[in-house]
Amino acid sequence: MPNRRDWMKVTGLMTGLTAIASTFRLDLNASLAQTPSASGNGLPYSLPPLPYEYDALEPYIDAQTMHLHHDKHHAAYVKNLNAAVAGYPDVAKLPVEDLLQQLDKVPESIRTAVRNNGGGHANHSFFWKVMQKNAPGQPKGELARALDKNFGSFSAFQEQFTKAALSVFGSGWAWLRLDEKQELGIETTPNQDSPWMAGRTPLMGVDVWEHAYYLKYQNVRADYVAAFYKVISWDFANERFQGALSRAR
Ligand code: MN3
Repeated sequence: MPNRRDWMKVTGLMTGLTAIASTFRLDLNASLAQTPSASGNGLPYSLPPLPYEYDALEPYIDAQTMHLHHDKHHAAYVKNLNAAVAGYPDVAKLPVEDLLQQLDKVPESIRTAVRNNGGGHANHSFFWKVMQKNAPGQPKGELARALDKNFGSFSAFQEQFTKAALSVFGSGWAWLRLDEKQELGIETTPNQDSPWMAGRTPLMGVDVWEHAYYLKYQNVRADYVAAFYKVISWDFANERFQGALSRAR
């Protein structure tokens, strides 16, 4: 019979293997939707690691803000989402973006918690990918042409997007998204609401909650939004744009 110490060794090894396996699954699921099974800790939803170092977006977004934003705020949304869906396996089996599209089917007793914390989890998982180190500054390819066509020019788009981001009263987001007809447009959402909730496809978005910028920019949201353009991953947005269009064709 193995004694207690042997069992602890085995358990420790198994935990290590599970962690490794879950890391690989997370990588395979590197596209947006995190399937609930991607979690290695037995909980349906898990905090994805940042896709770059905490200081990768310096000097535009500082490392301290990234630590706070990812490790505390995003982690709290994940924790609270898991708490909300505990005991609701039919809800917890859905990727979070799907969950947000079907909020009307979520039991009313947990709907607000799922909306806020599922929204926070989806929005932040997306937001980390919307930014990158050594960002190109401007879009290329099909998305660049579509922005020109829809807004007149890239700078006209920027002007409208900035205006939208600055117009959000209190906490929320501004988005570049495709609507139901695959038309490009800008929209804002309050709190942790998102285009997903309306069945639309976000391509790019900026978090204008104060926690996203207050440490570095204090109350000057305009400076933060101006700096955000320096870190936008237009390649990511373009990939999502082309992916959505090819699915629709
Ligand atoms: Mn945030």
